[in-house]
Amino acid sequence: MHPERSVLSVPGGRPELFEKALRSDADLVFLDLEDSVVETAKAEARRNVVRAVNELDWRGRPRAVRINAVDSPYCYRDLMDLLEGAGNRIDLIIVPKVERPEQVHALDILLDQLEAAGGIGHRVQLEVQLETASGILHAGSIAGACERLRALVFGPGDYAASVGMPMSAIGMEDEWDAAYGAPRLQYPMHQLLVAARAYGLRAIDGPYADYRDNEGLRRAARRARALGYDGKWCIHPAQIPIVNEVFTPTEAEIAWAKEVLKAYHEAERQRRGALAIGSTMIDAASVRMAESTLSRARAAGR
Ligand code: 1VU
Ligand code: MG
Repeated sequence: MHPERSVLSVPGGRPELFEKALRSDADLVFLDLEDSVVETAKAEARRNVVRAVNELDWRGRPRAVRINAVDSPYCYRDLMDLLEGAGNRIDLIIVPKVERPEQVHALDILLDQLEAAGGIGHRVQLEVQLETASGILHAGSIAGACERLRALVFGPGDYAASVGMPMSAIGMEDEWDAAYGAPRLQYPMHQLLVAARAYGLRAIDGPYADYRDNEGLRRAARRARALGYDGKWCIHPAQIPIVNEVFTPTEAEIAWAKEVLKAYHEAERQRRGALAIGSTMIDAASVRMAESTLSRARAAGR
């Protein structure tokens, strides 16, 4: 599957940014119809997005659009216009503020019908954002709700608002993390990760609002990577190289993973399931850890 370390969001109301975004090194680019588009500009943004899905060169990436939330007044028209206007070319729809599995079922049924009616020869995939208390509470049943799903995406800003957590800017630490004594988003991020992995889905972190604060972005990205996340959203092209780097295993990690596999397979030939490299014990679990690192490296083209 196409890698998804960096995911660049581009407001659907700013078509002058589309080509620039598609020429970037972002693994995935999506055109946004939701929060970066004001209500009075939704219809125009839909037209921009349909044209871009049909006409622009996405450079081998899935053609992706974020629609409005299922319980908003815009979702139905977003889907109709996208599938009727660009159904043969749209690959991936990102759905914000998913709160319950029934919402995914409803989208699945509607997409089945739009695909059949339009003679669309492929199944459009879905990524869903969990960014409310209800979304995190129902993470497991949402993750298992339909076969179109390929990733769960955490939304730090909307989540903070939903649970009443004070947060001065989206995805950024502030004095309240110090007051709490730990990074406060660890719980929902872990919930989302476990739900995603239980159903074989990717786990993607949301954005970091300050696009000039490289160190803060790196810290936030490394925290997500440390938990096991596959990638992170970017809101500005300047964030892409940092995010790609953080979510690519380092040379040292790759070398260690290869050493573990080599040593384990040598021990296996001698019918031993546990061995030591230096003073570090290696067994079948270490092999699974090493394979996970190498498969992540392969996905990143290393
Ligand atoms: O150098 P140039 O003039 O050719 O280009 C500018 C700028 O236009 C471009 N750029 C982008 N290109 C593609 N995609 C982007 N997202 C993007 N952002 C900027 O890069 C060059 C430098 O830009 P800048 O430093 O002058 O930045 P601006 O003041 O133009 O823009 C800053 C904002 C934050 C407004 C812009 O980056 C933006 O709109 N980002 C995306 C916002 C978004 O999509 N929000 C919704 C998803 S996040 C969410 O839902 C919250 C959880
Ligand atoms: Mg949001």
